[in-house]
Amino acid sequence: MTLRLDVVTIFPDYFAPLSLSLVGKAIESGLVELGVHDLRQWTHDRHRTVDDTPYGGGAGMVMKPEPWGEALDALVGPDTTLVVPTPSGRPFDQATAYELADESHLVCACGRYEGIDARVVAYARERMRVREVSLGDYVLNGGEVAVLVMTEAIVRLLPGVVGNPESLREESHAPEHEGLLEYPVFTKPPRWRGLDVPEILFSGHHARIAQWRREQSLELTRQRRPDLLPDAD
Ligand code: 6GU
Repeated sequence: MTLRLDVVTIFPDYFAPLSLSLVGKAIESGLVELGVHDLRQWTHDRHRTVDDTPYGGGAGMVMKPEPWGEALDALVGPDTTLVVPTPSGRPFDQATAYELADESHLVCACGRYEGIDARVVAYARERMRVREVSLGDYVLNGGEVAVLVMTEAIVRLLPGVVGNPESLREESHAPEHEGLLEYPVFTKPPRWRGLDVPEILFSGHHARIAQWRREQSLELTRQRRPDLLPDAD
C-alpha cells in the first residue's frame, strides 16, 4: 500500500530535501507518492495574490479562501485527510504519526502563521477528515517546516521504509516502550577519553541488560519529561 502525499504551499522549494535520505528512497521505491503544489497556480489575478488584510483589524495578513478552495477541489479525493499545521492545532505526537501513516491520502495545507481564512477548514470539515496539528508551543513562520517534520515522522513508520523494524520498536515514544524516553546507547571503543561503557553491557546477561535499560529510561524520563510518566498516587 502506498501513501499519497500532496503539499500545497507558496514555497515549494522548502520540500527539496524530501528527495534525500530515507524519505527520498521511499519516494523512489514507490512507497510514497509526493506532489508539491504552488498555491499561486490557483490564483487568477496578475499579482497571484494569496493574502489580504484581516477583517476586524490587527497585524499581518490572512490567506484568502478562494485559492485554497480551488486547490482542495483539485487535490482532494474520496479518501483524503487534510492536515493543517498551525500553532493552535492539537499536539502532533508519535500516536498521531502512526494514525497518519495508516491513511492512503494526505493533503497538507501550509499557511503562513497569521493563518488561512477560517472558512477553508470549516468547509473542509464538512467534507473530509481534517487534522489541525501543532508541533509544540512555539511559533514557526509557516507550515512548511512542520510538514517536513511530520512527513519524516510518518514516512519512517510505513512498512518497508526503515530497514530493520526492530529499531522502530525500541525508540523513544514507541508504544512498546510505554512512551518512555530511550536509554543511552554505546559502541566501541570500551573506553574513550577516560569514559567507560557501563560494565553491565558486556555481561551478556540479556534480562539484566533489559532491566538496566528500563531503569535508565525511567530515570531519564523522570528527570526530563515527568509528564510522560503514569501518575503515581
Ligand atoms: Cl504545525 N505550524 C506553525 N506555523 N507553527 C508552529 C507549528 C505548526 N507547530 C508549532 N509552531
